[in-house]
Amino acid sequence: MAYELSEEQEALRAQIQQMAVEKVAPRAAEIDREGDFPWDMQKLLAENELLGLSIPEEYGGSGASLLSNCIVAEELARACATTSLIFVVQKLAAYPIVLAGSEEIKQKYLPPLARGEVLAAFCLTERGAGSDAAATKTTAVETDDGYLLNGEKCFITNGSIADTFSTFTMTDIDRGVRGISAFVVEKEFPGFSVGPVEDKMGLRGAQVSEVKFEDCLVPKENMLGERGSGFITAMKTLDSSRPLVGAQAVGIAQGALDVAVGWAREREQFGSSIGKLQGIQFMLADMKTRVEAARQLVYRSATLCDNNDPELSLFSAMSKLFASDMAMSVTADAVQVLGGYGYMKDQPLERMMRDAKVTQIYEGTNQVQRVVVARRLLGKL
Ligand code: COS
Repeated sequence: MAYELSEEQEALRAQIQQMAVEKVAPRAAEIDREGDFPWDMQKLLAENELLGLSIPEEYGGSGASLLSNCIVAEELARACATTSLIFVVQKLAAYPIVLAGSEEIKQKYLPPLARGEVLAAFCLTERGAGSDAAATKTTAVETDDGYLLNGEKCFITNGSIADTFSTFTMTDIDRGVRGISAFVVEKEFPGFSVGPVEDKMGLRGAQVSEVKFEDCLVPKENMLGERGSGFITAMKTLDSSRPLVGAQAVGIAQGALDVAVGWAREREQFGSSIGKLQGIQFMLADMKTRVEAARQLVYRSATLCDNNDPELSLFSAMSKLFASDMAMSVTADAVQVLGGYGYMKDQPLERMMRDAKVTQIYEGTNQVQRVVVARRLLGKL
């Protein structure tokens, strides 16, 4: 399926680029160093109506295409991956509500998320259910007053600062993946609590923590979709979010390439700029080619999503896989172009390299993406 960026999308890119250069990039090193959540960046995204970009207009958002969302994620990540993640997670965590929530639930929870007044979190992963998402142990038991949730989710981005939690639980263990049901949970619900914030390699400003449910009472109407439809909702949500992780990876790699090109022009060795050396030229040429190839795959997968194409799962997995592996190697090459300077914390490249790493891991490791691709290729054996 072909795509072309519209004039509106080019204008959106220019707008985000300018905002990223003027307001986001100057904060990136500090956010990484301090490791606190950058509320100023959250406010900036909310003021520019970006936190509701993916939410349908009838619930207060802009209803923009996934392709437009990818452009925003990419341009933010080019300057600061943590800021890009604020944008990406709002879409990820709101999507189960968009996809499966009743009209009342959508009207209740989506408008404040679209306005960026509150943040959301996506609670799927557990200590014993990472790649094997169907192995979820958090239970939801039906009572007269609602569902009682018990269990723990881990590595939850925004866990300690979100208000709205899209949560996946086991309601019917004997039904396997068809026994998983999704709920929207509020932080104020009794029995809900969060653990300490994790100390991470990268994306240092993102607040990642455990989320706990101890006899947490959730109203019946907060179930998202039919009982037992939670796993499919989670998979569909990830299908439509993995292109955004790919876009984030493209942005991080583009940011690293920008720095490496600037350095190759300015840095002098052996009597002239190192950009005149073929060894450096070939590295930069390969980096540029791989960034562009990943960008095309990401935009294509976003277009498939926007058109409800049945190939979405396959392309979504391939785009996230290819773009994140590319970002890891391009950021490492960019460090190499700067040599010893690239290894120092006063240059942004070591941060970009650390930030790139998680794009190979979150929203499904790249090994899981390969499983998805291989299953599509081979069918049932
Ligand atoms: N869209 C719709 N339905 C899907 C689907 C998708 N993308 N993927 C799977 N399903 C359906 C299957 O069709 C199957 O339905 P039937 O029972 O009717 O045949 C059901 O869901 C179970 O699928 P499958 O057998 O493939 O499930 P597995 O337990 O083998 O898990 C993987 C598949 C590994 C792909 C899945 O667990 C996964 O994506 N894991 C990674 C989780 C992840 O990304 N975690 C990060 C959390 S967010 S940071």
